[in-house]
Amino acid sequence: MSTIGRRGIHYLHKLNSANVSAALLEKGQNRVIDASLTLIRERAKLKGELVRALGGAVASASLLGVPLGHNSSFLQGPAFAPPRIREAIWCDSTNSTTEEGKELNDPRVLTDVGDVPVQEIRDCGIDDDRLMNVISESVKLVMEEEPLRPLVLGGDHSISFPVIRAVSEKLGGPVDILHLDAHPDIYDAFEGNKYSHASSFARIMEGGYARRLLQAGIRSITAEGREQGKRFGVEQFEMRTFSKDRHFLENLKLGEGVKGVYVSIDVDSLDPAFAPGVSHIEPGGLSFRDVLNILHNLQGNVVGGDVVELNPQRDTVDGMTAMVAAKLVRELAAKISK
Ligand SMILES: [Mn+2]
Repeated sequence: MSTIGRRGIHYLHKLNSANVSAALLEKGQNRVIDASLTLIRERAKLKGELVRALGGAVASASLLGVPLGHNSSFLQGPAFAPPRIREAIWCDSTNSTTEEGKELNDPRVLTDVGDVPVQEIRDCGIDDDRLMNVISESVKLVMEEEPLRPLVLGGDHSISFPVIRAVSEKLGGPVDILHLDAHPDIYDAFEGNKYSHASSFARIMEGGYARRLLQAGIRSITAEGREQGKRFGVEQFEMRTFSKDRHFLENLKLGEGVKGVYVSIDVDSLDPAFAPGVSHIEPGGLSFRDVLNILHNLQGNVVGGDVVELNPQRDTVDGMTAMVAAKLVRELAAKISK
């Protein structure tokens, strides 16, 4: 594990052994959590008031950054992705209109409530059980403010578990999930970590937060990945049969009879030729247009989504993959807002 967010935790371990009372630490940690949630709550409230004052929006995408990288099994770089994606969303090299004509400068299409302060929270010695709860609470605070819907910027893929848990709990039932990824992320506990970015969809299925989990782009899957897929009834579409599955995947209808559709996009679902700035380079993936065709043609009420696993430390010097991730966010925002 790299030193990101670790130094402070080591410091606190030392404090523990120096007989600082657990109650003192916990009280302080709870204040930090409250302060973190307060900033998200107040920003969401302001953005919600703004959208409602403008009127006419049934649903509006709201960015929530979750700069978390420590549940990656390989590299930690996704912790640095949210500011790079935001920068690319508003990059002057392109305009602010989505392909089907939505205007991103209109708050009724897209707002931003900022980041969950993941490193600051971990620096106070707060463990992943509580951190995951903070992420879920933050998502719920966005959803409190009708018509805002969470569009989450990762972060590694471990964040999809607390985000989807929150969406399902807040809406009061399971959703259908469209999950684009080179990997099924459904190991029981990868390398012993139940919160691993390779295990998030096992947690989601165990929790009953999804009715259908439809995975596409898959091309790095082990026997356990297939067994777990069967166990949870996952519809796994592998790249090796994509030419056969293309018509189905480009004409999806999801979310009927449940609370809606959640879209989780791992940037490594794309072929590395389109998106080299990821931790796990896996050749043989989707083209950018394949992903947009799947997304644009998807029929269903999209209640939330995430774009995860951009690793800026592996991106080209001109930030090409950040632009790719940003366009996925832009088009997903257009899909959510109405
Ligand atoms: Mn992946």
